[in-house]
Amino acid sequence: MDKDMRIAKAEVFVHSPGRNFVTLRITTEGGLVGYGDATVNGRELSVASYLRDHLAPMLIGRDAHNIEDTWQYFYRGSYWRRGPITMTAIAAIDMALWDIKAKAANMPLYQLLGGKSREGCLAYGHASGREISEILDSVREHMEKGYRAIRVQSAIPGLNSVYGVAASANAAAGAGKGKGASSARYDYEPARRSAVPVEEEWDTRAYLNYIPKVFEAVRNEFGPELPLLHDAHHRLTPIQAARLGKSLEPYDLFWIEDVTPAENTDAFRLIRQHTTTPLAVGEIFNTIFDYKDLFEEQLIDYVRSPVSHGGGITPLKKIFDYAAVYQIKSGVHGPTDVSPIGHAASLHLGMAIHNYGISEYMQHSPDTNDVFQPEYTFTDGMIRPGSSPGLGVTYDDKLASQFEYEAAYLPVNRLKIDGTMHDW
Ligand code: GCO
Ligand code: MG
Repeated sequence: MDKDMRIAKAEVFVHSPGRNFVTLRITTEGGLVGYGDATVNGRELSVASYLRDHLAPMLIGRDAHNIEDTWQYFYRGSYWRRGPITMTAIAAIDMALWDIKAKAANMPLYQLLGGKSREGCLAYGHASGREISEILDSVREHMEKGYRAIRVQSAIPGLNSVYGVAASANAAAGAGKGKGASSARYDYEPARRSAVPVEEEWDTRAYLNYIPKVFEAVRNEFGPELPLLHDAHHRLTPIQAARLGKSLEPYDLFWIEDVTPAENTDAFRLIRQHTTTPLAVGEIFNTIFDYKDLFEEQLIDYVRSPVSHGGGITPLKKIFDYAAVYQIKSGVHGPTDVSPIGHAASLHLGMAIHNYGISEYMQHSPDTNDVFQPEYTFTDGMIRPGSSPGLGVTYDDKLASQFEYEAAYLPVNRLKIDGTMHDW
């Protein structure tokens, strides 16, 4: 083993510059430093402990070059394989090791993954509004910012707050600097800072009746060319999902996402029989096995796993290659709860694979960007990596330590009619 590549330190940071992030920093004896994103929104401390208490001690002394072996060591070697906490912890290690290897090779990471397959990675932003006129304004603002593909989410008449609708007018800009600006910064999801999740309400019937009207208005205003996307956030039964897909066919969506909970992948067989609207799934998947049946029966069109929740660059490359056999493309999850390190990792992989589709790109707050200093840029609707070796992201731990972790949870959802818990 090259002594310089021996892992000397593995540190875990949990801070909240703009929102909570868990960050892994691995340092080799030769002084190379690699970063990994270990953030699971609302469950941050469990990944931090998994890494700090269990995996970090086993990393010391290992050869940072042996990425595949290290991945298998933690995946097979834990016995308790799979699951979001385990896989995000392993993903952070994998990202950090690829970052180190690319720095050792003195190349931006995409070079090691096969080099550039494209000039940049097409990205979509999130337009939303409480009324149709607000949605149209929001789409227009996104186009002005350069987006060439836009996800559209809408409030539903009669429901107090709905997933994907910006909580405040300045949310879209990721506004807010320093402490106290948190409500605006927790934009769309909204992972509000509170000891318990806030409760939202839901009515599937109202949603299914209203959403086609939203897309009709957007198409009437912006014409047929603009790629439009929509996230149903796991709220529908298979037959309701089929109806949504069918009712949106006249508006030619790029995709609908998470139309039904995907634990039972058979559901997609039914949906597929009824609609040609493309389907995207996988932001809460974490292994290749979650995708196996969906791929082999060609039941979906886009893979949503980001590097951070999909177990790392090493397994996600395999997932994308497997998807390519079935002409399925990438459509990676890129919300603000994926840190700039996670975004950068997905971006380098997206630059290299042939079956790239699109990426979600929610822009981080200024506080987040100050701490991570991402080198990637967003111009002309595309994210592009920089040219420095590795992932092109860093972590200013001194600055980060000014932003203390505070518990923040995603909302929960109850049916409006009787308060039954529903998928959020
Ligand atoms: C998306 C997602 C997010 C998630 C969030 C959970 O498509 O961007 O659905 O909004 O809800 O990332 O932490
Ligand atoms: Mg989603």
